[in-house]
Amino acid sequence: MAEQTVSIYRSMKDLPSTHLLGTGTPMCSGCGGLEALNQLYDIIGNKSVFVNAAGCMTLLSVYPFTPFRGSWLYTAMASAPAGAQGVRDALDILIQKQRMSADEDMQVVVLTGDGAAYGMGLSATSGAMERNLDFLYICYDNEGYGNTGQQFSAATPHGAKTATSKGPRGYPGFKKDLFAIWAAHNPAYVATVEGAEPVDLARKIEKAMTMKGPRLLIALSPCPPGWDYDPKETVNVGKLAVKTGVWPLKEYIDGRVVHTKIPRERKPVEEYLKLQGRYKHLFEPQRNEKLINEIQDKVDRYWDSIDL
Ligand SMILES: Cc1ncc(C[n+]2csc(CCOP(=O)(O)OP(=O)(O)O)c2C)c(N)n1
Ligand code: SF4
Repeated sequence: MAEQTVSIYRSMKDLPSTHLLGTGTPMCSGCGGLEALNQLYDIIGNKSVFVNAAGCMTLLSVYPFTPFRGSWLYTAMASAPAGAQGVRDALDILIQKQRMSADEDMQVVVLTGDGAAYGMGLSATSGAMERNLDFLYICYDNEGYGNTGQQFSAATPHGAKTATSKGPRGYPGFKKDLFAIWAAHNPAYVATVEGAEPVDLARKIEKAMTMKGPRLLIALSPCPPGWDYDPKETVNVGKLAVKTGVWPLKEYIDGRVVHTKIPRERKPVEEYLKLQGRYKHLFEPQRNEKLINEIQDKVDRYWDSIDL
């Protein structure tokens, strides 16, 4: 049973006011992934080793520089959890041989996009959970293969246009439920977060940092070029994902799923969709009522099915 602790983050004024991550990164302006990472890193702290699979965030590190205070390891797309196992083992051996004190131990953090987390790296992730690896997995979910031009991934939502789903109905598949896949492995912790909900995000990473074992935070990450909207709208898009119920904020702990922010009066999904060019074909040249209703129904069914 995880210990119940009181969060030090009760409101915005309790959040860190200075940031650890270096500035001037080559991420796109308005990058929702960077927005989430910036906040998460403040609480993870500098005693951490980041293991990063190929993706947009790889561009944060241009050898020999990174905006991180600690170490950084780059892996192939499918292998970040295997890389994390190697780093964790090395730290444990150094501590065991007294070449490093337990106080100097570091948090091993996997950082990948959804292409790796929901798809290519899922087998290595499942194996790491089976071995009860002590690691924190951060997935910035921009719902496509962003770094290579937003091809669809296993996280792409139904109806969205991508570089490889350009037809009148957009992507015909459905977003995979990574939260449920992780929870089925019975890990220490799983949570969804959103950069535009900083207090909820801070509380979850604070909680995850008190635990050992496999822990995942999935950050829905609005992506201006991939989702086709003005970069200044990133916070608005993120907030609407929560207010429309498209992105439920929740956590899995001790075998239970708890919703941490419930949109009591959910806004119509249309308000979220309309802000993004990847859904433009739903509204122009004429309204695709059927597809808009399909998307709304799926969200409604989700909220109707859970015991709040
Ligand atoms: C096995 C393999 N296939 C393809 C690539 C090319 N590649 C590099 S980054 C990337 C996109 C990764 O997508 P995601 O994990 O969602 O991260 P994002 O780019 O969105 O940050 C791809 C396909 C690769 N590096 N390795
Ligand atoms: S493509 Fe999207 S996820 Fe990648 S850096 Fe740009 S805004 Fe961020």
